Amino acid sequence: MEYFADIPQIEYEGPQSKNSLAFKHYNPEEILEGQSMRDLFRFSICYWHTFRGTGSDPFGGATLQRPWDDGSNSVENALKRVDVAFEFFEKLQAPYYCFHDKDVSPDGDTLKEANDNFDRIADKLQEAQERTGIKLLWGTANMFSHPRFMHGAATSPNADVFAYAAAQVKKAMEVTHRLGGENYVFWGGREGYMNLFNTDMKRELDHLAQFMHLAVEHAQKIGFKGQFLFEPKPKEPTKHQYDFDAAACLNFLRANDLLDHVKLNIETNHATLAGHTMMHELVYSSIQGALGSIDANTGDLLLGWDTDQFPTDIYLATQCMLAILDQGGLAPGGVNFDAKVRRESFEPIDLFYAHIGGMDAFARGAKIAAQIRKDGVLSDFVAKRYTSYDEGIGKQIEAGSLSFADLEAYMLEKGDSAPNSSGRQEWIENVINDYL
Ligand code: XUL
Ligand code: CO
Repeated sequence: MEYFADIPQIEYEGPQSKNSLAFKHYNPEEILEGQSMRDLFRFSICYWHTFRGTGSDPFGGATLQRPWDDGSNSVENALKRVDVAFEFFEKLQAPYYCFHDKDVSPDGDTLKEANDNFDRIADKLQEAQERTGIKLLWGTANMFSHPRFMHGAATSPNADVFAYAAAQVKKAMEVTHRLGGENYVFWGGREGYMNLFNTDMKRELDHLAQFMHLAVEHAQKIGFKGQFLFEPKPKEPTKHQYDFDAAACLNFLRANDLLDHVKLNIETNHATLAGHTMMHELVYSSIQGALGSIDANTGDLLLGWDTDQFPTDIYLATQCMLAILDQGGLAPGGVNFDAKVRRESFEPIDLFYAHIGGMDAFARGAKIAAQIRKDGVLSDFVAKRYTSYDEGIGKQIEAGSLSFADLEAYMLEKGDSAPNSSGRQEWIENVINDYL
């Protein structure tokens, strides 16, 4: 059975093509900075938006036409969705996918029932992976939709909820391991607070740290070697999410001795909700050796919530790729489209246009970033901006060989600092535009 019978295999046709169902820039075989685009991006499709999204929003119900889906929460419907999903991944030449446990598999009235459902679906996912060669970038557990998680999961004041969450993550890690998942993601869900008057923040953060140590211990026990990833987000659904941004996550990990076990999955729309640019979050985590993977999407400046739109902005993609190329790629992470089509884009073909657009935007961004890097325009300018640290007093400062008293003596002798050079922001922005 073919579910997208009208859609051909999506191939690379080059920038001159006028075919909307073809790649104009993403050529999996093309080499950029020594690696193929396939290996550089490791594109992944998310199950939740693409196969479970309905188009509903706080003001209206489902709009999306998904003729294969009977709308029920049955195991049969979930099994059929696996076929649909893998046909979609194959047609798009996407090498990876990722899921929450509850996206792929129906919940149960008891934990046992939910686990049994998950095992049945995992059998089918495994079969589909073996048949197609498509791999699992990461798995995760949905611990925010069910009412039991109203106060959070690991940070819930209800210890039974902590226990349920532990059992759920244990199972999701085991299934991820069985399916060869290369990473395991912890997005904060409802780990945060709505009001500090009723919240013991210290106790909640301690519980979260304890939970993470249990996860590390279980990974070792089952031999799961995948990378753990925190996914920073400042708000939504809670007023203040504990994993606010890269800096807050890294502080939590460092304070709780988890830095060796967890890196970050940086998402564009989360970065902007935190008042940062995506490039800021990427560079900030990368310089600390903690940039593991990205959730590629974009927000809407005027709407201001987590709209999870497909990334089509070449400027944004160029900024992302400058940071990613700078650390040589993302493996074992990848570029996952945590993005959904608008509720007005209700036909299945819109799913293809959306992903093709995102993949092409990243491919173009990468080509531009690689050229900028090859010409050395940014690196040369930035290196020149700091030359005062390459010799003399600056070199001694960086070497750590001078005290405040030494620096005072130096400046008393000199009288005043050397003149500054221009930051040339407008010039450097013009130079980047020349590459677009
Ligand atoms: C929520 C979000 C999640 C994570 C996985 O904003 O981004 O879908 O990516 O739990
Ligand atoms: Co995400």
